[in-house]
Amino acid sequence: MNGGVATCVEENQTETEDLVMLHAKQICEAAFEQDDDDDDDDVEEEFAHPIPWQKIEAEGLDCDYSLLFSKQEADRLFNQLEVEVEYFTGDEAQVQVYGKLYNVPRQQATYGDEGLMYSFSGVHLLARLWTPTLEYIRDVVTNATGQTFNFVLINRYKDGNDHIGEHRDDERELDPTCPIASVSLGASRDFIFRHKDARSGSNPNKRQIKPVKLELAHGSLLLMNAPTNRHWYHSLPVRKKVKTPRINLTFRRIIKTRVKK
Ligand SMILES: O=C(O)CCC(=O)C(=O)O
Repeated sequence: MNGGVATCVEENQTETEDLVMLHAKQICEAAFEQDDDDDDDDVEEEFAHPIPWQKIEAEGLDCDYSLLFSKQEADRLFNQLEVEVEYFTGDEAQVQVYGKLYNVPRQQATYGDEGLMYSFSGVHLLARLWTPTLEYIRDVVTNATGQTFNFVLINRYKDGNDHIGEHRDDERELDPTCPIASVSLGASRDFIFRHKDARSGSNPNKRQIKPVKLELAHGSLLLMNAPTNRHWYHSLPVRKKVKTPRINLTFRRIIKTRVKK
């Protein structure tokens, strides 16, 4: 994840009418059938969270979007995370760009299984152990997706000035078979995918591929499935009108054999 890099050398994000807008409201109301196998299992029942998914597809992009939490529960989780999460400070709140250090324009924290380390943009972030709220959200995501996760990167945006620049989550330590599961709590923010061949710069083979723009709602879950992160960059641009905070959690599976201890 090179979001820190891009935040410092970020291109202006322009909104065009071509952008594909997807709102939580568009999600169909149809409820999924409950899996009969779960009926006897109280623990799974507790987390059972059948949700209607919206498929988002483009060339090399495969995502699923859903509202995972009700407003009431999302409010509760947001407030708990505000108390529980300890964000990085000092050197750990900086990124290196061409050898120079910059402050990250948001707060970051990493949690996960013991000893897990995640490295990007010249920083190596050791995961703190899961808090009860993070464990709860992780288990709801697992129940909704059938995927297990051993790590979460948390980004907190105090308002619309905080942002993350264009980057791909393509680190080698990420299990390529596992989607990245992105849970959003707090202020709704625009989230933009741009195809790698459509980015500006000195690309002689630049192609006209429309960006894909989503509005990530309070309580939503976005699943970025393979090969999305190979072909598409994503960003959360500055939105001056947003005055309230947002917390984003990206649950990931790190391949343990590559983990530095
Ligand atoms: O805050 C977001 O929705 C995006 C976070 C992100 O891009 C990342 O964790 O890689």
